[in-house]
Amino acid sequence: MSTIAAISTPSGIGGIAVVRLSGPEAFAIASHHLTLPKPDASRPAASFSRFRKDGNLIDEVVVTLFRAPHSYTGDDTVEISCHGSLYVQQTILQTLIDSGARLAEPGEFTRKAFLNGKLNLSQAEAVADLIDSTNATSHRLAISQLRGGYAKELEQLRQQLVDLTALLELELDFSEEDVEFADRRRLHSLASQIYTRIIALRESFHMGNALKRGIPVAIIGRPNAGKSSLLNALLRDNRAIVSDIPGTTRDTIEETFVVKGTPFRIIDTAGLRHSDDPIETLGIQRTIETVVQADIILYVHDATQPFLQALDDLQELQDIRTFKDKHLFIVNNKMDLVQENPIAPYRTFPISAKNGTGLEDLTSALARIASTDFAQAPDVMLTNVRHYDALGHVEQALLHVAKGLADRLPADLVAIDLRDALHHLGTITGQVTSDEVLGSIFSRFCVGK
Ligand SMILES: Nc1nc2c(ncn2[C@@H]2O[C@H](COP(=O)(O)OP(=O)(O)OP(=O)(O)O)[C@@H](O)[C@H]2O)c(=O)[nH]1
Ligand SMILES: [Mg+2]
Repeated sequence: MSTIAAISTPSGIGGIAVVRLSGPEAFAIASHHLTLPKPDASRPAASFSRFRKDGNLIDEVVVTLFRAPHSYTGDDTVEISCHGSLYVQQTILQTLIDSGARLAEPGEFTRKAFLNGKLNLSQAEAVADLIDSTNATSHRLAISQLRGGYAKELEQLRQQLVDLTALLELELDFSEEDVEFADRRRLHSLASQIYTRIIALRESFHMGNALKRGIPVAIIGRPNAGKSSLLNALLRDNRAIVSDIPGTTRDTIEETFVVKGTPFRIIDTAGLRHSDDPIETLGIQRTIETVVQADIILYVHDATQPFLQALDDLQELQDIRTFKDKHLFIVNNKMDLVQENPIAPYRTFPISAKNGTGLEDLTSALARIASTDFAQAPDVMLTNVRHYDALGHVEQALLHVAKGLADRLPADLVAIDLRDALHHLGTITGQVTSDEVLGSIFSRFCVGK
């Protein structure tokens, strides 16, 4: 087992930087260059020290020792907080490597933590989400997965499956004597309890994913209506190209913006119209796909054009299967060019993307949707696609278990499906893993985490 080292703070110059060293030789390697504090058996020990290379002073630092297993990775760990100079950081790192450490791979500290049983796989993924979290909502979801309700829920499900297996095996032990030891009705009701809980978790994925990545909002409308201008105005940034040439936006553009702690993923699209240009046609197909995935549609109408256009488009959009389940906002743009908001059979939001009027009403309406539709968000929510897929397999296996029990199949056959369910649940927490899965998960991390 090697000792790994990396700079754990972001690349660049900061006030301070942290170089981390972890593994069986961590204390020995560090002691060549620093005076170390006396390691405490169960608590981190920190002290002021001087880092030297070949006897030359490199920096005055604070060094913290974490003795195994009471460290993030579970191995002996040294954290050196130095001044944020790039030269100092690099010299300290290089010196540690010259003394026998190896440069850590992306996510390797967390991978060690997983392998040492400090975190399960789902919690390791939560660490990546926590680092990525940019708002109150994605932070709350990551914390729930790291130490909160979600982590507990998975553990409970696993325990229930183990209990069920044990009960069934009891029956297996006695099958020679041809008695059904365990009460099958009880087994069946246990299996369906677990099944119901898994269905509920899987159903929370749509909401969990929306809250983690942002509630999807599609901006659609005719070419030149001002869709890209609206995106830019909401983001207060010139993200999308705006021009008076119809058909400027040909592909979808996606950005996140946060209203009152809730992230929205806002997607600008190509204008809706029939076109002979193959690229524009592709863009329009993308627009339809975006509409299908969105929870909220902002239909942008150019107020200088007859409102009949908008009515035609909205008529056509009804053909999209899930359209009626979505929130539709009709945004009447370019109000700076006209006298009044047209009378329409819909509530409209009069705005000017150009000078910013009316935008506050629109964002408040978005926030209201977040606080109504997403207010009843369950405490425990599924946000990870990998977990969603794995739970799909657990669900299938449990369906077979329940059916097997009801059809009075022999216990050993039912046990196969039960083990299958446990196997797939185990892939979430990492009791069952492959190098491939681990590789793809830990490659999401940066070096130093
Ligand atoms: N006066 C005025 N002009 C606007 C307003 N919003 C957009 N425009 C202008 O309308 C033109 C089209 O704006 P875009 O934002 O590119 O429109 P779009 O809907 O994204 O157009 P496509 O990408 O081509 O479908 C540009 O010349 C904008 O400057 C507005 O509120 N008032
Ligand atoms: Mg555009």
